[in-house]
Amino acid sequence: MSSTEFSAWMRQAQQRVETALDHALPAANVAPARLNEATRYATLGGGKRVRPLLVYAAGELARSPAAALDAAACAVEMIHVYSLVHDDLPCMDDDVLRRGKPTVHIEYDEATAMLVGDGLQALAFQQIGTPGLVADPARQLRMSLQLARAAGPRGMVGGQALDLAAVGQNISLEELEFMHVHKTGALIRAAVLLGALSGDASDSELETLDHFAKTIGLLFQVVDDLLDAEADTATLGKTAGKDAAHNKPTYVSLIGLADAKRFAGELRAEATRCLAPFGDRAQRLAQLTDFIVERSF
Ligand code: GRG
Repeated sequence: MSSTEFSAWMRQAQQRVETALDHALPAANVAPARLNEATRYATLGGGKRVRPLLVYAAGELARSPAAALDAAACAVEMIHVYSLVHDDLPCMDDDVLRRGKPTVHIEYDEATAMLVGDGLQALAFQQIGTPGLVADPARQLRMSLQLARAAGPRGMVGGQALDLAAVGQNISLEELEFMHVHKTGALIRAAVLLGALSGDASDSELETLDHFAKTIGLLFQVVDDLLDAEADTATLGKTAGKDAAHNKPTYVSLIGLADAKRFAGELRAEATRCLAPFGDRAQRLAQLTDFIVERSF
């Protein structure tokens, strides 16, 4: 399959989640209008939508119903956007630029940014909590549990706490990996599993997909570290070079550019190996793995 065909699929899926998010978010002209406007400002019209794309790709593999995939795609993106809005706050990463525009607390104010994140987290669970979304209620419950675990202290929030504690510290490669598997990897893992759980993937297929998802979650972060070190702010749409400026341990600072690139290559090969048993059904997941490595922002 050509890269032009994949680009067309990706654009269509990005448009699909944009429309689903537009419908799922409260309108900007209903009360509380400022909060609703800020939530739409944070969520709509930006980002690569990597997590929703993973939901759709895993859903294609598992023959999942369209409505369940849209709900799961919105849910993971809502959690992701909430994390970005809170991460940019002065009490965390203190950033002014996100997705090429002023961060929410700059465009609005800090209290609004807090509430935007809180609201998005609740809305995410509302998306996948709709009764009858998936034929088997037990599977639907597993989707909620998976997302809750990925977002919470055993997942993204725990990883963020480790990230904050690591600033200016000498941490080992194992500690760095543990932090990233939680901070970035957990939600990527949830995206793949929610897509597969909303369809007919068997438990052994879910296990293989879980290993794949853990691998690309780490791969995503290694590439993020490389981009932070090598790309410019205009291309990234967020402040470049921040990791070094903030004295944050990264794959680049711990093992250097060349070894970080080598590690990314190993993870890519491992991810590809995981998909082999699925044959053509995993084509989109394979293409997304390539996209994660080859992206420029
Ligand atoms: C504040 C609870 C809380 C968690 C924050 C994920 C996270 C934890 C913070 C995001 C900050 C960051 C730079 C994380 C590193 C990798 C990452 C998740 C980058 C942003 O994701 P992309 O590249 O962004 O998918 P887009 O804008 O394309 O969606």
